[in-house]
Amino acid sequence: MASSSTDRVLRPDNGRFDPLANALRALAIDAVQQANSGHPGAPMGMAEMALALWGEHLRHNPSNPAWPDRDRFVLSNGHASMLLYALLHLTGYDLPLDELRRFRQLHSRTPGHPEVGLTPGVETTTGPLGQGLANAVGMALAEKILAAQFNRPGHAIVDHHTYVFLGDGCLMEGISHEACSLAGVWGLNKLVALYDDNGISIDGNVAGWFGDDTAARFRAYGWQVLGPLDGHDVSALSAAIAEARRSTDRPSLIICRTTIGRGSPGRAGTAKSHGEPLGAAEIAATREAIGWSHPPFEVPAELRREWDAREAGAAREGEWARRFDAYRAAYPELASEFERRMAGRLPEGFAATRAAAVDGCTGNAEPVATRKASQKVLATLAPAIPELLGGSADLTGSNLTDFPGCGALRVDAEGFQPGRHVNYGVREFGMAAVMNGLALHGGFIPYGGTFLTFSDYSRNAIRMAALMKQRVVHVFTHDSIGLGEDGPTHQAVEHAASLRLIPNLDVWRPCDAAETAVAWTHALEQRQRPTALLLSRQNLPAQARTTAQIEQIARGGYVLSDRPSPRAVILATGSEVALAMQAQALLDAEGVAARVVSLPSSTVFDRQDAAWREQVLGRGTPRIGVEAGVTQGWGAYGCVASLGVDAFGESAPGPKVYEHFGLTARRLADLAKQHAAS
Ligand SMILES: Cc1ncc(C[n+]2csc(CCOP(=O)(O)OP(=O)(O)O)c2C)c(N)n1
Repeated sequence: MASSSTDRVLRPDNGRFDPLANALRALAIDAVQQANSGHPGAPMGMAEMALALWGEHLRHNPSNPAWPDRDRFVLSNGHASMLLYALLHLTGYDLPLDELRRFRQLHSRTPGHPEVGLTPGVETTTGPLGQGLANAVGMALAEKILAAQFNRPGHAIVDHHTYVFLGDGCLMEGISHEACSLAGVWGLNKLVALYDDNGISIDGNVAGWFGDDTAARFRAYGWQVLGPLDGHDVSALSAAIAEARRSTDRPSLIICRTTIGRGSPGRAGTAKSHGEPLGAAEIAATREAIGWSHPPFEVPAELRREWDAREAGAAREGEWARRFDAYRAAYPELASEFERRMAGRLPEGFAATRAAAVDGCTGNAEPVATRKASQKVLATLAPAIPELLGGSADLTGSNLTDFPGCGALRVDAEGFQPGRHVNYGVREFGMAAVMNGLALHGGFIPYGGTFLTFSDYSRNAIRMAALMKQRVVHVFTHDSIGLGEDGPTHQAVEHAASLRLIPNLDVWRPCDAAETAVAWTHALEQRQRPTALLLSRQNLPAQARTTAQIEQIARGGYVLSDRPSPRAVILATGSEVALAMQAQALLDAEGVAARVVSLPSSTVFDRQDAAWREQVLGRGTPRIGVEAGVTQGWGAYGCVASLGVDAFGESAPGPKVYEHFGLTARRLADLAKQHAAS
């Protein structure tokens, strides 16, 4: 539990500063000092926790950070990054001392907060507190499902733990509730969380704003809680980790009472140690107090030898590789399927699956809601792509994220039932961050649904997926005022525009089933980015297209309907493409030739070459944009006018709301006429 000020006393060290822990402390202090920026307090306070875990339990191979069956380690309190960098450096990852000296400098591999893909051994990007913990839940879930799918009697090829360090901040964040509640329900017994219970956050002693009984809270989630124990007692910590590893049915939380900034005579136990360099004088005093006489960045060879985990790691991986060979001999197809999934490669027959999904959506002229089209596409894609793991934040029947035979993930009397669809409950942010963990672990392409208006709840996790280059698909249905009666709380108006602002996120707003099918397959092909699919609640008419046009959908924007020498170009997305087509017909009757451009994904369109963009948008012809949302973005496409919704919506039947906001074919045609070239 968060400690009260009375029991939070500056702990005397009893003269017991383990030199191995001190090596971490010293590197952290020195790097923060050199950078003149960073967070020394948490690394100093968690040094023994790190020693107990990395020194005695973590199964990893520094020479191969991609070993599929390695334990995963997440530093959820990412501001303690120097602790992780010191561990990676000392255990033998490709992170030389020079990189530690360049902590927080441009193009170093030691950025301010850990970034996956940049530093070998970093499993996820952390910094936004609480999300690392949720990522860890996703990783542990991935392990559990993969083990159920691939392990065979006598062949446990998926068998690793997920460890996560977290602090008070992670537990104060609401997402910790969402994710840890799920971890309890799912019985993620191989998830071990070590809580750095130091009673301090930036504003000081947390007693004034964090009085939770954390142990009771986690027991209530169905976790095993160990401690509180002395977070500086390496053997007690190690024993607790060993006990946690023996859990067969529950995740474990180990509460470690620590002193922030431990070892610094002037700063230990204070918020001042949290986020600023100690300064030369205090560093000297600290070196003295902890018995560390070595110059900055120097670690004696004998300590380096003790920390070095390369030999043990290679032996462990070698032992696993032999087991995997035996597995391959017994189950050759499963073995190569496992390798394919962990490598993130789509199945061999993906091109055919893609064609089937698109073909299935092009023959039918019936109007259909794009959320419904999405479900139809999933029914074709999912059986052929076993790594697709669906889910919804308690809106399965609305998001239509399930598919025939998917089965729900459950833990019941029979044990763990993997299933291909996860009921995340009403936890949009938790769902998004857990999906990031699933993707980061490898073996899955997670997708999850909610209403578009609630994408704000998930937003930072979507942003993190984009930053981390993870293939995660968000199915956001009920995408505009078109949803009708639920009213402005549920009618997304600014969300499409605001999602498009996130770098490296693809945003699709398809106008019919064919565009929906292409959007889905395009999303699966993006190994380095997440995708948001914005889908309608209401039916939308199917548009007629040539084969060439169907292929052009994947370019994000294309000419859907042209006229010779058009005098205006109407750009439309999603449900407003039909409106644009109606306006074009009205204009035809009035002798004004207009081109209709469908722009299902401006983010994809923006990546096309200039020639394509010009071919689609035309040159010198006035452009008018239409989308049932804020109009701000149309300037980027050189629109001279636009039709949209620059206010919150209204509660009424969808067509009435469209009329109320003037989103009609007549108004669009008039606008085009007004601006048409003469
Ligand atoms: C979501 C989020 N909000 C705010 C911050 C800024 N921040 C970084 S560390 C911190 C305090 C965290 O306290 P604690 O977890 O106890 O860390 P310690 O002081 O023990 O290092 C805050 C508010 C953040 N990184 N993420």
